[in-house]
Amino acid sequence: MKGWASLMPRRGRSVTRLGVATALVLGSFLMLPVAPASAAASDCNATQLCVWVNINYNGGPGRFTGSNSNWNNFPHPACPYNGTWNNCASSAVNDGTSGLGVQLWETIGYHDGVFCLPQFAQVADFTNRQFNNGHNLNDRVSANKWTSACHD
Ligand SMILES: [Ca+2]
Repeated sequence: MKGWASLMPRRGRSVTRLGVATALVLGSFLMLPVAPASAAASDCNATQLCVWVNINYNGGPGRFTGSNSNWNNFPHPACPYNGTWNNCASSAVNDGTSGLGVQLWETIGYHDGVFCLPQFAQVADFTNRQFNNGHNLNDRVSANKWTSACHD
């Protein structure tokens, strides 16, 4: 009986642990469409500009290989603004191989603010960065242009 009694508190704790573990498993399933387990800056491949819906390279990536004046042309259902990459990106990696940097533009058609992302540069959190007009970069990028004018 003494041995049984000493097991009781331990059993109680393990039930609590099981509850936490179950909650964690359920949580990860619920988050799956938004934050794939593989999300990382290293998901970007050579020649690409990659962007993610969320900070810290979560949700995506969207992959851009040329200059694109209108990100409304690139659907991504997880993007809340209108289901395209327009006004959605919150982190980025320039994995281009041409040696060029890439400009991130605030407005379709390469207008208003611009932000320079040099070759191999990566920005984990757009909320800490601004376009050259002072507007916050987060959820505002609408176009990208590769250029030798953008470098360290
Ligand atoms: Ca975002």
